[in-house]
Order: sequence, then C-alpha cells, then structure tokens
Amino acid sequence: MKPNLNNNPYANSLEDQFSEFQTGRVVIEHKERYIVKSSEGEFDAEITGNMRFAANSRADFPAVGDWVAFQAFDKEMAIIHRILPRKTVLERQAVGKLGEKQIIATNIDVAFVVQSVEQDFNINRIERYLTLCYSANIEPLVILSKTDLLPVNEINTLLEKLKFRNIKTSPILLSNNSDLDIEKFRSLLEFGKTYCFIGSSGVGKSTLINRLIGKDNLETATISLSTGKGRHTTSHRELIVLDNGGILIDTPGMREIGLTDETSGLEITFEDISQLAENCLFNDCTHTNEKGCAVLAALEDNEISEASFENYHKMKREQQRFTSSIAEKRKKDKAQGKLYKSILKNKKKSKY
Ligand SMILES: Nc1nc2c(ncn2[C@@H]2O[C@H](COP(=O)(O)OP(=O)(O)OP(=O)(O)O)[C@@H](O)[C@H]2O)c(=O)[nH]1
Ligand SMILES: [Mg+2]
Ligand SMILES: [Zn+2]
Repeated sequence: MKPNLNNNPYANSLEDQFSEFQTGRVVIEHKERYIVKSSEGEFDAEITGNMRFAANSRADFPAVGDWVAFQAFDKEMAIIHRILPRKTVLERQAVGKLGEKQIIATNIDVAFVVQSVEQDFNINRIERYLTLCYSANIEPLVILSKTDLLPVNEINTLLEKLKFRNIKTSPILLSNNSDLDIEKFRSLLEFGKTYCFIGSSGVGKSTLINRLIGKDNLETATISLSTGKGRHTTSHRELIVLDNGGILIDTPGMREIGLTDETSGLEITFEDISQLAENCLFNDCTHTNEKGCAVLAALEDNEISEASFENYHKMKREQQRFTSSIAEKRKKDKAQGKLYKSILKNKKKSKY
C-alpha cells in the first residue's frame, strides 16, 4: 500500500511531504525487502519505483548498515525514498561475476576478521580480508576464535607465523566458551560505533554476537566434519544494537573474497613492500623481473616473506583483471548504445 497523503489537507505542499520523512537504518535485507529501524520503531520497507528504475547497479539499492530516508504508513510498513550518503562501503567481487561488486555492509567503523584457530587459520586469507577493509577505509581487527580447541603452545606458533608475515594488527584471541573473554571483548566496543563480523562459515561469528547480546537470537550450528553439514548457517546480513550502544553486523560465512578495482588497500596491507618499492629503479616497477628492484632484492635477502610477496602479486593480478573487465564492459555498453541509436535513426528514416 502507498502512503496516503490525501488525508492530509496540506499534503500538496512539498514541505509537508518532507515532514513525514524519517531517517532510519537498514537492519536486515531480504531480496528487495528491508527491515528499517528508527526511534519510532521497526518497519517492513520497500523502495520507491523511481529508485528501482533509476538504479544502475546493486550499489544503488539499500544495504544493511545504510541510513535511509523513509515514509511510514500502516504503522509497520514503509517506503524508502533515498539512501543517505555512505561513510564506508565494505564490498567484494560478486561471486562468479567478474567486474561486478557486491556490498557486504555499509557505514562500518571496524570490521572483525574472524578465523578459528583449529582449522580455518590461513594468513593468505587474512591478508585478503585486510586488503578488502583497508580499501574501504575500514579499520580491520583480527579475531582468532575457538582458542579452547588448541593447546597454548600451538596458538603461540600461529602468533609467531603472523608476526613473521608482518601482519600489523595484533589478533584478539577468544573462546566463546569463556565468560572472561566475552567481557574483555565487550569492553572493546564503543558506543555508537558499527562493527561488522566477517569470515568463513562456522568460525563462531553468530555465537559471539549471541554471547554479547546474552540471548540466542541468531541461529548458530555445529559443523559436521564428515558431511560438512551446518555450513552457512547465517543466510542474511543483520544489524544488532547492544545495550551498551555498540552496533554489530552479522554476515553469512564467505567462501570467496574477491578483490575489486580499489587498489589502495594492497599498499596498506603490504606496507613493507610499498615502502621498499619507493627505492626501485623504475617508478612503474612491477617487482617481477626489473633491474634495480628493491622489493626483489629484499626478497633475495629474506627481508620479506616469500609467501606474502606471492600473495601480494596474486591479489594485484586479480585487481588488474577486475579493472580491465570493467573497462571492457563499458566499451561493450558504449558499442551497444551506438547500435541502438543507429537502429532508431534508421527506423525513423524508413518511416518517412
Ligand atoms: N569449541 C568452540 N566452539 C565454538 C566456539 N564458537 C562457536 N562454536 C561453535 O561453532 C559452531 C559454528 O558457530 P556459528 O556461530 O554458527 O558460526 P558462524 O561463523 O556464525 O557461521 P556462519 O553463520 O555459517 O557463517 C557452533 O556449533 C558453535 O557452537 C568456540 O569459541 N569454541
Ligand atoms: Mg552465523
Ligand atoms: Zn620493484
């Protein structure tokens, strides 16, 4: 149902129409239906037809974390008219769609990159998540979860590996089974800041959020190693506000973390490589086979990790592929546009 402005005798005045707008935040997204929360309550919302038709890509649709201007009607229903400017956008390459992006969540201050110490630990993947976050101007913090499942000396070995790879953020170690760990973690969360949890399926993201809320609000599940059952328990992104004012976004486990064309994150994740690169002989050195390459020299002298160097190159190539696929797409769209125009022109000509 559409908002009935006719009940309001002054509804024709633009000012009055605007006075009915509220701002709220998208807390859940289900295929073009959104739950929006404001100080007035919770609304089941859709976007206006105009917004749908004007959308050029998925990025033009609301995402969890968005602040939106909406009009409420029928108590719990609403129409979203506009997405307010996004402070940050956490995005990845849409799965299986080269050159397309998918928004994970928006207006995030800190992203918790969660890996479990028992099986999921993978530094290449940590570097990938860090790059995604830095590219979006979001502070990443690494959580190593399920510490109850690994002896302390083995956890220490993981920490040494992280150090050797020069991972800048020191990880937060925690077990969801420990009240002390949960309380320590809670004290990190600041009033009014938005935190997003990202990581593979089954690492304990939803369990951690449930522990913080103090209720089993989010679905969690045990993973069976033999059948793999229980994977991908969380199926949608959801924003939750804690009593202490911290705002948390739970996300479904990700299998692929494809990078987009935004390259700034790589330079921050691999700060040591970026710094060395300043001493390369050529300004456009690709650090692959050039003479006078300071990065290759450092690699030779074991000053930087070979694994990090390889991961850096892998991600760089991936970003280049993404960028060129966007350029190709634009070219195709342009050619298509020209074709339509010439067909229309010919049609007009043949009319007369
Ligand atoms: N031993 C142990 N098990 C945990 C811990 N945290 C979570 N689990 C268990 O791990 C399983 C997966 O937890 P979830 O919270 O559903 O994981 P998730 O990261 O939300 O997974 P997706 O929603 O699929 O992305 C559940 O059976 C939890 O009980 C922990 O700290 N220690
Ligand atoms: Mg979950
Ligand atoms: Zn170089």
